[in-house]
Amino acid sequence: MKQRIHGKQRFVVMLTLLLVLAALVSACGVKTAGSNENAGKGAGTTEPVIEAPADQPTDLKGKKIALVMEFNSGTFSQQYLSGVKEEVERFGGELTTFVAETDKSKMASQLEMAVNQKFDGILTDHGDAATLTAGMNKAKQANIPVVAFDALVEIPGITVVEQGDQKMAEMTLEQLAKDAGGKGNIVKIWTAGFAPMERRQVAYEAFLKKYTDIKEIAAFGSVSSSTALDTQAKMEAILKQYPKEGDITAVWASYDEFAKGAARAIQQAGRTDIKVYGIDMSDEDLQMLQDPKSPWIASAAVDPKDIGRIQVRYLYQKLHGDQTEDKVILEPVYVHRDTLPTDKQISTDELGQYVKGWGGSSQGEQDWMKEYKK
Ligand code: SR1
Repeated sequence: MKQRIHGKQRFVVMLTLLLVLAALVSACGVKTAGSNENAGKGAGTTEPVIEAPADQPTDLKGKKIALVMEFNSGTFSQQYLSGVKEEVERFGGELTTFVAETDKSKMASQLEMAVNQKFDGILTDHGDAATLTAGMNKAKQANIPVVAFDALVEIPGITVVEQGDQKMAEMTLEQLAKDAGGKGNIVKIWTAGFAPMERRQVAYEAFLKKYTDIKEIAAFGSVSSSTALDTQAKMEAILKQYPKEGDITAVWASYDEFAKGAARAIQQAGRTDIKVYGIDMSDEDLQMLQDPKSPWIASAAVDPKDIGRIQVRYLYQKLHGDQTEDKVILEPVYVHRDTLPTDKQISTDELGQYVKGWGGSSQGEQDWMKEYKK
């Protein structure tokens, strides 16, 4: 016997079906962007990605992570790299590093290579828009998350981490001006073509406008695989050009490899009248800062290991399917010799005991990351 479903009953059945369907969809957490679950299935896929809800962390262990570096020379880069390694290890990932040895076109090819090799996530270190944009867009199409450090790129969905570069330059330049009594002749060591340098330059220009009695008498700087040595040689030449005490009041070095080279040249020439103000802090830098014979007396910096760790956290946020901001700025601290111990040599791992705000940053940390022990 056929039974007829009347209008009211039909409405109840339809409503029930709709509610069941809605519950199923929300439990699966359908997503189409920011995750890499589809990597390897071809570029530009629009297939929805099914993943665990945000309060139940997906097991992220075993992810293959690529780090593409424009250069890895110098102690800042080495300590940054050890921060990256440490954090990738924490999440149980496998890190492969590509180093372009300051060759921007090599860096562009390495980034494309990392995309073609279907890494689960990509980190970049330095590079510029011309070098990185094509590869980053390709990664985006392939649903491979990317987090950059120190690059002037603005691509929606790509997170870029930077230090408070302008602030670091201001902190050290203000100290220089104070120590010099607002007047004197300075040497600037800086180079164009790197995102952090361009930001530091903004502060430098403002500084020269503010302190009209401070004159730049020489400027140079270039980055290579032997930056500190090259800087030392150039600084030696400048010291010969300005041989008298008082000819040079101070040196502003916008990168620690520059500061090391300048400080060694000044110290070896026995010029005790010239002070060096730098940017960055590594174990080797700290040793020089603590040495009372070294002319390098102050620096502004973010812990390079923290930078690496934080960058990795943002990449894992993306792999987890979290919403991430496109720009992350890291707060620098100011380190002056006067705040450091005089009776023992310390490492950057101990610097936090003397300089508030140094190291151990929890930026980028999420509740769900607690299950991955530090
Ligand atoms: C050549 S760029 C060197 C700088 O990159 C990082 O931002 C470090 O702070 C270093 O000073």
